[in-house]
Amino acid sequence: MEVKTSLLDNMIGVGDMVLIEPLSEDTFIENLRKRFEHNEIYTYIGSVVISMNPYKSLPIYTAEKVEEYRNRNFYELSPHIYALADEAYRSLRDQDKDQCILITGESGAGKTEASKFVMSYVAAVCGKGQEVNKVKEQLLQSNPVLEAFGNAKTVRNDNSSRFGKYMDIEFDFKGDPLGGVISNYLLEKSRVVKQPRGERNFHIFYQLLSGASDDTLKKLKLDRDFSKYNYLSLDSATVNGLDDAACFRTVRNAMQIVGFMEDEVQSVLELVAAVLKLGNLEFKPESRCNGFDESRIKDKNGEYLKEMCELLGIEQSVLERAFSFRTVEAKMEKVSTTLNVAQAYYARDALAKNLYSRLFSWLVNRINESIKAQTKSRKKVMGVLDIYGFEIFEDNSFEQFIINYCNEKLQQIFIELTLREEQEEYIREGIEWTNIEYFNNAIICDLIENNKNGILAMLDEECLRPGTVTDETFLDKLNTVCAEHQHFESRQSKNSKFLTDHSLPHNCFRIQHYAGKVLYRVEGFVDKNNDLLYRDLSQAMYKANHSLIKILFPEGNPAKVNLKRPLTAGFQFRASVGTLMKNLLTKNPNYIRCIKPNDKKAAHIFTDSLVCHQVRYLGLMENVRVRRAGYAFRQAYEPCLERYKMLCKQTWPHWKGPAREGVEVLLKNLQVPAEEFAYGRSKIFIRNPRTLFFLEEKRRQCLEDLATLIQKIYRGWK
Ligand code: AOV
Ligand code: MG
Repeated sequence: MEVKTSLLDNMIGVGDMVLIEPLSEDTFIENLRKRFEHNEIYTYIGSVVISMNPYKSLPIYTAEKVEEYRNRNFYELSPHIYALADEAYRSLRDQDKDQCILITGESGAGKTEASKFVMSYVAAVCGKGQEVNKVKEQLLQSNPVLEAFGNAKTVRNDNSSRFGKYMDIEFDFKGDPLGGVISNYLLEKSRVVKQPRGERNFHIFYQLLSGASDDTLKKLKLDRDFSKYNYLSLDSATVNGLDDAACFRTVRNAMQIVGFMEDEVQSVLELVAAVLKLGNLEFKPESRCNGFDESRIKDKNGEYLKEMCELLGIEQSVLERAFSFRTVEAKMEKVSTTLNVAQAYYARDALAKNLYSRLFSWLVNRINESIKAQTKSRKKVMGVLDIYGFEIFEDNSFEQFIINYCNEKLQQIFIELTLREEQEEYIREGIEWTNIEYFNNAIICDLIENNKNGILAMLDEECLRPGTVTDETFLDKLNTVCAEHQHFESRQSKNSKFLTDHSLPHNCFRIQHYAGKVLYRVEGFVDKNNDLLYRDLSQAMYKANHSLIKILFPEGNPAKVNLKRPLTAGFQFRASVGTLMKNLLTKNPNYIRCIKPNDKKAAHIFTDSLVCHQVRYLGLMENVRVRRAGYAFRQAYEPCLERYKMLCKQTWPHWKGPAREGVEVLLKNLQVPAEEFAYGRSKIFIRNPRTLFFLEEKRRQCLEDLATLIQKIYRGWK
């Protein structure tokens, strides 16, 4: 069989890993490297797209490229993320199947960029017209707004997503976009008040100070100088290649396109400014006659307090009091206790974190308000998931624990749908099959999320327990429960993923995640999970004469005092991830597996060991093996016959019998070896992609001959 296809060009490596001969980890990685060196950053494993971060801009996302990939089949052109986007969009439009695009990979691997390429491709190929264009523009411009408020520079990535994002793009029956809905998952709000060394706060703070006009800054009573603000770390205030001022203009423009009113933008910026001022409040102890110290705002900070209160329309004395006292309500009785200096700092930071994260959620809701579909009729949906990638830092806390848990869940979906589902399909279709072994991370998910003795449940139990609760008591509980189980259960149990050894520092626990071992420091777990804000502060915010801040703190309404404890952060996250997973499982998944070539954020460097590690934990070798051991392509009999029936006299132009028999006749007629096929109950299975290329090539020739013939006839007529 003579086959011509860009997927088999050996100079630049093989486009589909299924075709590698011989297959080993070495040849797999060598292939990635060869392609990377030729700027071929995309490679397939069947319909899964592997994407290598090039760390430089490549001319492969042009309007011409979009046209090239439009309405073409996966295997016709060289691998590209556009091919996946096109396939997903066409299945949605023509076969009425809701789609989801799942993008995974560690921090800095290129997920967010990939999600934007998918969105812009879909926007370019779907629908036209003034109304439709407005919808598309708004959907696309929601990105810069959310990135400004939800992304930050970390040591792994200069534009790291610090929140999880899932966006449903909705279409009508013709495939024209109607609107969208964004869900956000737990913003890493601790960053507002403190950033690890070498990292920054959220982009918007720097953008505002660098890019706003003098007039705006004056209105907000802000100084351009970052160093004036405690909450902005200094060692990495500017990022190479990042123009904060220009970004600010982009964000302002994007907010306008998305539909923010001028006064809304102003309110948002006032809140951002208020957070900066809040961070500058400092406290000193004042001795009381009862022997206790009571916290007072330092005199030199009076100005910040005043400005902040002016910005937010808060009475200064109310806020001042809220930093010195807290009211505890029990059994219809109100008791006022004093705050010491440490508690006042705690209250200040809790307020800043809550203010910012609630502002972020408000932004998401506000954007949703603008982009929501204006119709109630049935919609087709394409979901795009872009979350924070797996993180292993030197110091890992509650945030990393939550982020990594989310990544475990996504890996679980990949395993369930790609490895397990694939094997089960053979059984369903009645095709002979030998199972391939793979690592299933369900046990790690269970270790974290089990309702009874999962880590999150134990943390909740500890947070709600009366008596003195500290991070240490939580760790003790964890160690005792997990060690007990380990004693009784086999090594394969989930607890074997909870690693106990004597080298562990006393305030840490370690988990064997699918992507590696991570050491978590428990300090702050209880607090971050509780996420408490003193009621006096929420009441002070509610009293503000500022429309936005008022709605951010509804619990501050004294008429609606609720003595029930709010849900913990861990509980809410687990519930929302659970809902997300259920939603994803109802859709047809499309995978983009992002890989990072080096640790230096540098172009041209390909570090074998790093790539190898990612290939291993992403389960890519198993993915290829399952594909190869089985059949690389499959298609229901009807569309298969429809596409290739022109290649055989007996099936062209019409085949009267059942489609399955038509396909049999067709393949016999083309003399394709019998071992290349298996006839399933509803689908034909093709073992080697080369066979498919062969069919495609024949079809192309046939169409060409036909075109020449028509031209001849036409000329003859003339
Ligand atoms: P992430 O989303 O996977 O990390 P990003 O998508 O933010 O990673 O990519 C990190 C950086 O790599 C980007 O800012 C670009 O500079 C570069 N990059 C990624 N993909 C491409 C591409 N296709 N072409 C050119 N440059 C690219 V995280 O959000 O940290 O998990 O949490
Ligand atoms: Mg990202």
